[in-house]
Amino acid sequence: MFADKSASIPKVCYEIFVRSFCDSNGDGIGDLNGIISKLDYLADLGIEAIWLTPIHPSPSYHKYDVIDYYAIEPEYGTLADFKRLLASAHERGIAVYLDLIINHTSTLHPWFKEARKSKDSPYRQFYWWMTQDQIDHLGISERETSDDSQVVYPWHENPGDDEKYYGLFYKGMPDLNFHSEALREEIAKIVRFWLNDIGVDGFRLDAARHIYPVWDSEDSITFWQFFSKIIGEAKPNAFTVGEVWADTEEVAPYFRNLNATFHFDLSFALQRMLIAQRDEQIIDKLQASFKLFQQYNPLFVNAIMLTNHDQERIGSVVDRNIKKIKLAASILLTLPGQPYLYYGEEIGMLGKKPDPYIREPFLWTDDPDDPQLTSWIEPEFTTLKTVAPLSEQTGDPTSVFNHYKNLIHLRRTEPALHQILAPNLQPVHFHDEQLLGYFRPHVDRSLIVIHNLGDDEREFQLPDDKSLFTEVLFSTDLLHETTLTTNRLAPHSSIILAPARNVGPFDKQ
Ligand SMILES: [Ca+2]
Ligand SMILES: [Ca+2]
Repeated sequence: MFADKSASIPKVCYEIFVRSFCDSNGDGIGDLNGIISKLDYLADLGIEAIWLTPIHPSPSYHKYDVIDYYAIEPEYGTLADFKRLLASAHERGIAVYLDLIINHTSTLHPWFKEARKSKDSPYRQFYWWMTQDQIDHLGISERETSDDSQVVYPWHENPGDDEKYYGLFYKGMPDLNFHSEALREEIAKIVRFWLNDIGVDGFRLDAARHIYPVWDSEDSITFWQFFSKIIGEAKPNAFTVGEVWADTEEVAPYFRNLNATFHFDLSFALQRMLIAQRDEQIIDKLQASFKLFQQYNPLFVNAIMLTNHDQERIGSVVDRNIKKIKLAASILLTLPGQPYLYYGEEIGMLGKKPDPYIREPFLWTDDPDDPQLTSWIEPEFTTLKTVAPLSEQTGDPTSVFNHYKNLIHLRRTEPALHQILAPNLQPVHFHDEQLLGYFRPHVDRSLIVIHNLGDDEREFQLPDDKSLFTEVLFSTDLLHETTLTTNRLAPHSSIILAPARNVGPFDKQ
């Protein structure tokens, strides 16, 4: 059912909120040429795939309401710029995933502009229309809010029309209706255009669980079967990662037709754990998730993240505590799966809602007039007063940036750490909920990872069968350098242990 992509699955990915990343032409708005100028930076950091938030023409700053699926937002550049970005990324071994938003369009998309004019328009069927009577009859004038939408009244007036249209996220974003075969063919064309004519490597699929509304008999899971068939015919090794913002149980069936889905439950568990400074059996829960995902797709890719563009930044979640910012990275980058860093996380950027303030300008240098610095928004949280810019962090071996970089490179070079398919993970219990321990088995070299989640020192005792794990591969505790000499672990510290060399059966005296 799935092409074997194991050799080509990127190990560490990076989400770029395009508007805020890097400006190339002095208008204060991040753009594609700005991203091109930072590909060396991303390659050096160890990134193997980038997910760009939407780059199509759109009336909003975030661009999740598309007007034209075949074009590039003029603020961001041109199709020629995008082709150069793609070629430059590929030269550096970086895959490019587009954000594909097909749950809805903008009200300014030509399909909707036609659809709203007349019931006889061929585009009318591309959207959901009902009279108030029909809506009332079905009892669907209100909806229960979900993690990704607080909208209670999803039916919107079309002036001069006795029918209303359905827009789950907001009235400017009418939902598409995939009962329409003509719409399905349009979507297939769009997918083929980007995969075959342009050459992108895959898609991040927005709002994947909302394709069909809750009252409809069709389910959204089945829709992705249709979608994966298009992908399979157009470019079998293209990668798909779905945004199914729901509990693990609801996410699992989506693996039937998608390579990867984001693990929101893990993201929130990690955040709670960092705040409470206590493990919540996270490794056991992950094992249970893997078992579930496997039932739907033995080659499932668990896409993991601390936070994304819809969540408060991890730096703010942990109250700007640098040690905890590093601890968060140490956990994320030693768990199995495919991690997605949210741009700026690697320099400890901050951000709290509302949304624009979790999407603030990347701080490249200490120059407030740095031409690369985007300025479309006045930042509230990430400023030169609160966050050290990248230029200050690169030469500092103790910086958040170098912490990320070291861990990413370790993840890429240690086979035990970058296992994506058939993730291999076991808990190591220390009978102290302030300690989080896990075992990453691998035929070449297995590893033990231990984190002290709390703010006082803790002692740990390796289980008897792991007593030879005394080589220190990585440590944020200065007590431990190359060999484990004590069983103590400093507050908010992490340590990665490998079996000591030269203690094989033939070396023993
Ligand atoms: Ca610009
Ligand atoms: Ca929908």
